[in-house]
Amino acid sequence: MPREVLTIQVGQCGNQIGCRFWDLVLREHAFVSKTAVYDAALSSFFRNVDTRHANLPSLPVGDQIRTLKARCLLVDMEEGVVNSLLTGPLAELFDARQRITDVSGAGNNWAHGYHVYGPTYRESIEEKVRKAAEQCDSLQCFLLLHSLGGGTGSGLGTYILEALEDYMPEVFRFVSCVCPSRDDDVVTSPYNTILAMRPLIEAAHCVLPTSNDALAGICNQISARDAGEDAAQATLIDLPQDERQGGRRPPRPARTSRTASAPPRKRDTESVVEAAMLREAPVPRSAGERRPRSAGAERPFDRMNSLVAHLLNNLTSSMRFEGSLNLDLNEITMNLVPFPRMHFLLASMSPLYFGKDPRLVSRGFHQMFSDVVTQGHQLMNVDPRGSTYMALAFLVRGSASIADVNRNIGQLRKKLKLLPFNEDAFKIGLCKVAPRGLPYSVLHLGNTCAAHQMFSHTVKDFSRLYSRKAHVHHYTNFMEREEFDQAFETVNSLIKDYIHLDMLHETPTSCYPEAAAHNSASMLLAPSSFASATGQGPAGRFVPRPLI
Ligand SMILES: Nc1nc2c(ncn2[C@@H]2O[C@H](COP(=O)(O)OP(=O)(O)O)[C@@H](O)[C@H]2O)c(=O)[nH]1
Ligand SMILES: [Mg+2]
Repeated sequence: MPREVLTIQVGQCGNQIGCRFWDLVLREHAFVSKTAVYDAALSSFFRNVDTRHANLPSLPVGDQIRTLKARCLLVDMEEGVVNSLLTGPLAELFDARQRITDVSGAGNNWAHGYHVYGPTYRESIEEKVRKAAEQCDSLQCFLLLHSLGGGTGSGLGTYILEALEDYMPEVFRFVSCVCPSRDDDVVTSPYNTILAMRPLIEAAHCVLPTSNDALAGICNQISARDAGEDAAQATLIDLPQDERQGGRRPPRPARTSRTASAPPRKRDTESVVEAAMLREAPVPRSAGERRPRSAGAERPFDRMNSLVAHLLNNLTSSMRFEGSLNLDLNEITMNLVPFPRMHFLLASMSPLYFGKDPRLVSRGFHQMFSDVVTQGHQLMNVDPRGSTYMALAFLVRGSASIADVNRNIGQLRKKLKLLPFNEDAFKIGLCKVAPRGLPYSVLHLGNTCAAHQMFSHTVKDFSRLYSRKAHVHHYTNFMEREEFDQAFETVNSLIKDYIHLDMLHETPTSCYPEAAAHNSASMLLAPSSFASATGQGPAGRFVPRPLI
């Protein structure tokens, strides 16, 4: 019996990703389930309600589907995105009473989101969470969707995470967050990210970070591949010109000289992220097949969000469909997170595609296993080669057998460095239903010590601004300046923990519950050794240096 997940989407990015996710999940379910019955699988993410009554009573599993309502809260301190969800093609899916919006926004300021909007809306958020929880048989976990670079998702999102820890400590808190790209247009994004990291480290059970750099890189890779295919398919497409392009400007000509796997060349004037956001979506490949538009016209970030939606869809598929080895979000957390603060998982997927109807991406089952341990398929720019893995999961969709999966894992494990006391740390999920249009897919989640690379460049960007106290006054309007130092120290000590575990295979003392309270990890290394610990020191080598 699947248990329910309550999704809380916060800020522009969180709501836009949520919108893509719900659209994908609904389409997939409609494709797989040919009956109009509200089944247990649907109940994990949706309520079935009777709209003839104003209070929308829930109908039990086994009834005919009347109206599905997503189990989610829509939170944003600007109204635009939430309004567009509530009036757009998916409007019926959302319960407008489960929205929390304001008008003026958090101005890309974590402190405004956390310290102003947090306390202002706490009661209302708790009330809506309570209501949503009461509508569940057995609430399994909260799933928070947000970005770290802005103000609302970052500040209010992490405030909500901590409030959930106080309010319902027994319910797991799973987070999917988007990290800013290095050339993000929000100048304060390094501050917002580091300030948001502290609650993410302390109050989340498991975090799946994705970065806009990595998402953009993948989008550009897919575009290059599809452009090649389009050129080959052009003569097969028999739709009027403007119908084919959804009435938009024509796609750029295919670069025929490029190979399918080669990344597109970056133009001087265009960042990788801009390129990924601005390029047209691919033209449908066959006659009669139109670009799906149910979630509205394509907007910036849509294709990047589509990748995150695929990630979330694959992550939760075994909660929604049958399979011989089901793996829910709590089991992932339980199996992949041996130490509480080291809960940032590196995700990679194969095959990679946009949209709801995949082009037939010709990846063999074995190729997919090789793909997911390569950087081109990772949703975060981190190089895990040579780093120690604490645990790994492979969530396979399609009719693969456990023997097939084990054979592939057997090959992979020879190349991976594992913790000596945890060498069997492989978790497998097998979901019978493959993504629509594909025979198989593989989602890999790795808890690797290389995770500290996720934060290293943000730490550098943070230090560059903070050393000159640039923009700090915007924050001290709402918080004490010490909060910067505390957040920095928390992130810094986590980085050291990862490096320590990687090098010594010893559990850092901050990972023992009693020591965590004293944050003694920072005592493992002299403060000045941080630069060398991150590989940036003159020696370029990590040398643990006890203080006493
Ligand atoms: N991948 C992705 N990134 C987004 C999206 N919207 C905004 N961002 C990024 O998120 C950060 C700004 O956060 P945003 O969600 O707009 O701010 P908020 O509304 O205050 O939470 C910047 O790094 C943006 O590049 C989105 O829909 N998808
Ligand atoms: Mg906003």
